[in-house]
Amino acid sequence: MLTFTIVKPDAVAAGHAGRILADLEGRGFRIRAMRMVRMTRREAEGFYAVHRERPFFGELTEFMSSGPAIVAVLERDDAAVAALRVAMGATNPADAEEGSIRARFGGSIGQNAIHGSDSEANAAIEIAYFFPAVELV
Ligand code: FUP
Repeated sequence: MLTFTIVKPDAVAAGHAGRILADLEGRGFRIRAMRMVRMTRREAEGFYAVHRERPFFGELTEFMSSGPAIVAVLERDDAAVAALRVAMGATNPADAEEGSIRARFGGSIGQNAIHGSDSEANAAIEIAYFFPAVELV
């Protein structure tokens, strides 16, 4: 079972990418595909299109296009989507469970270190946004 993650620009800039990916591997995820990307504003707007009516859309897409991020496809034997959500913790790092990635590395609700797909359907859409199917064979 696959899911999709982004190590966000705040975490990459702070030098936390390696520890975040190691944390995920320690939780049973295998990295199936991975790339560093500097998203354009337009690419970030496309990725977060579901949020375009939300008040934080401008800030979110500005931040996601502010520097390099790491996009990756993760595989896990079971419950990949749910297990990544647990590993990430709550959206606001202040509310995130102790030991979760956002509790450890997130700075604010807007700059919270990691993205993870919230459903299998969205995982498939998000993987396809960044990775051609041939890279996942
Ligand atoms: P999550 O699935 O936990 O990443 O959270 P959401 O899909 O609700 O939000 C996506 C991103 O929008 C968050 F990671 C950060 C940003 N956001 C804000 O900046 N402010 C908010 O109040 C909510 C989300």
